[in-house]
Amino acid sequence: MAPRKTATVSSRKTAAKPAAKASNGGPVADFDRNEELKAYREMLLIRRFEEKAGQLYGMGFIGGFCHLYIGQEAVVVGMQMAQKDGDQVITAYRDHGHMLATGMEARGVMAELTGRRSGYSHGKGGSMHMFSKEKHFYGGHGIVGAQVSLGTGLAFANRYRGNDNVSIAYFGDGAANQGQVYESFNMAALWKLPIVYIVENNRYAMGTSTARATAQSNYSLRGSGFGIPGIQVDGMDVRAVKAAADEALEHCRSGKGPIILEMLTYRYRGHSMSDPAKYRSKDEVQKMRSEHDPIEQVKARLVEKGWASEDDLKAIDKDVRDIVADSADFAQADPEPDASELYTDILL
Ligand SMILES: Cc1ncc(C[n+]2csc(CCOP(=O)(O)OP(=O)(O)O)c2C)c(N)n1
Ligand SMILES: [Mg+2]
Repeated sequence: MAPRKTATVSSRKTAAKPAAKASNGGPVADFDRNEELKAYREMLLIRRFEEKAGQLYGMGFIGGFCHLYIGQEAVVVGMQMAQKDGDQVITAYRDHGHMLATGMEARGVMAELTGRRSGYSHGKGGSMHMFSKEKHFYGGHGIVGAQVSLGTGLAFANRYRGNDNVSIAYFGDGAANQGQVYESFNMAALWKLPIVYIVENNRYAMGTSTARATAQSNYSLRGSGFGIPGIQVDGMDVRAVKAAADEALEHCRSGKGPIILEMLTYRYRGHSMSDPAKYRSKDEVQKMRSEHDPIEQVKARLVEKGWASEDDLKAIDKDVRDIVADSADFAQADPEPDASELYTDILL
C-alpha cells in the first residue's frame, strides 16, 4: 500500500498556494482541464445561440417575445455539470440557455423560436413554451413565479415515487417577490422535498432594479422563516456555481429538504427585444462585461495554465458557430405547422 501523505506535507502545499475563491469570497470547484474545456464550450454555445436568436429576431424570423440569456451562462452550465440524469429543470421565459444546457438540440430550439414544425412544441409554443421530457426539461413559463410551484410539484413527485431525483427550479429576482414562491417554500420545507430553488439575481426585473423593488435583497435569506438554508453564489464564476450546486444537490439527495441558491449574475442585453434600457448606464454593463464575463474568465484560465492555445479556442468557437448556423439554416428551411394542427397538442 502506498504511504499516506503526512499532514505536514499537505498543509505546506496548501500554505504555498492558497485555494482559489470566487469574487464574493465563496468557494470554487477545482476544475481539471476537461471540466474547464467543457464549461467553456457549453457557455459559448449558449452565447452564440443567443446572438443568432437576436439576429433572427431583428430580421423578423422570430415573432412574439424573446428574452436572451447572454451574461448569465455560468449559472445553468455550472448547475448542469453537477446534476445527474433524471434531475428535472424548470424555469421562466429566459429559457434558451437552460434548454441547451440540458442537452436539447439547437435545431429543435431554433425551429421552435421561429415557429416551425420541427420545433420542440411543433412551432406552436415559441420562445417561452418548450419542453423535453426526455431531457427532463419542464419549460419555459411566461407567468412570473409559476414555475416555482410547478417545480415544487416535481419535487413532490420524486418524493412520492421514492427516487433520488432533485428538481431544480430557476426564477428571477422579480419573481422572488411573488406570493406563490412562499406557499411553495412552506410546503417544500414541511415535507422536506428535494428541490433546489435558484434565484437568478440579475439585478433587474424588466426595468426595475432590486434596490427599488425589494425589502430584502439578500435572496439567499428568503427561506429563513421556513428553515430553508441559502447560499449566495458568484453566478458569473462557473466554478463557484458548480461548488454550490454540488453542496445543494447533496443536501437534497440526503433527505434534508429544500435549499436556496442565490446566483449573483447579470444580463447584458435588455429584458426582451423591445427594451430601451434607460434604467441602467452603459458603463454599468461594460464594467460587468470587462471584469466578470463568465466565458472570458474560463478562457483566461485555460490559456494561463497552458491547457488550451488560442488556436484550440478558435477551433471550439468555430465548432460552436457551425452548430448554431446549422440550427438557423435548418429552422428557416423547415415548414410552418399546417393549419390543421391549430387545435392539436393544446388543452381546450
Ligand atoms: C404574474 C406576472 N406578472 C407580471 C408579468 C410581466 N413580467 C414579465 S417578466 C417580468 C419581470 C420578471 O423579472 P425577474 O423575475 O427578475 O426575471 P428576469 O427577467 O430578470 O430574468 C414581469 C413583471 C408576468 N409575465 N407575469
Ligand atoms: Mg431579474
